[in-house]
Amino acid sequence: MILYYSPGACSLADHIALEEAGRKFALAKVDLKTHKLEDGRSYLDINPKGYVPALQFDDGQVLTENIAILTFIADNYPGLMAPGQFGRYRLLEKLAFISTEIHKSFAPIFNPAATEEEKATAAGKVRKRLDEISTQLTGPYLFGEHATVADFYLFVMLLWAEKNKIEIPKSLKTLAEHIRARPTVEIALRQEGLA
Ligand SMILES: N[C@@H](CCC(=O)N[C@@H](CS)C(=O)NCC(=O)O)C(=O)O
Repeated sequence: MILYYSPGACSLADHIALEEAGRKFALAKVDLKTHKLEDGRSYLDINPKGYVPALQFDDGQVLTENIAILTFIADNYPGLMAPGQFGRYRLLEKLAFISTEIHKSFAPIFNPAATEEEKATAAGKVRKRLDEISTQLTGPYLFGEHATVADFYLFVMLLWAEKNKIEIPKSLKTLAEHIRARPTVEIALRQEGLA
């Protein structure tokens, strides 16, 4: 299995999840500007959408989109799934919120063409969404005592928020500290050249 990633991008969530699951996988770094892999091949031949993450299986199939990849990992490593009979849907609910309401709200902040006003509006929206999800924790993590793949996705959003000086609610700061302390996270950050 190969995870296509860019350092510190949302693909870090999938990277951490694969480490946590103890899956054997290789990493392939993507230059998002040129769409080239380190060996010179075009990433567009792997994922024509051009963005990360993408997960390539040994039979050549490629799975894209954080929600799909993270759900695949949780399905195959139940320790990272939300608990309870309804857990899979609760997990999808959180992944969708993180993807469409938090992750996508960062877009103007990363867009060099966006005005300061647009960036400030986006930061305010991210802040509001973080406030909302901060009230939904049922323990140190989103689903109580155990981290799920959704916590890893949220962790990456919190790294971005911190980097962009967006205020982070206290419960989410604590969640980020718990996740940062996991040995798998240290490994993933090192492998991406971030620690
Ligand atoms: N809908 C995609 C979005 C992924 C995404 O936004 N990836 C960013 C990095 S965090 C990216 O590769 N951006 C470069 C580009 O869009 O060309 C998903 O959830 O997987």
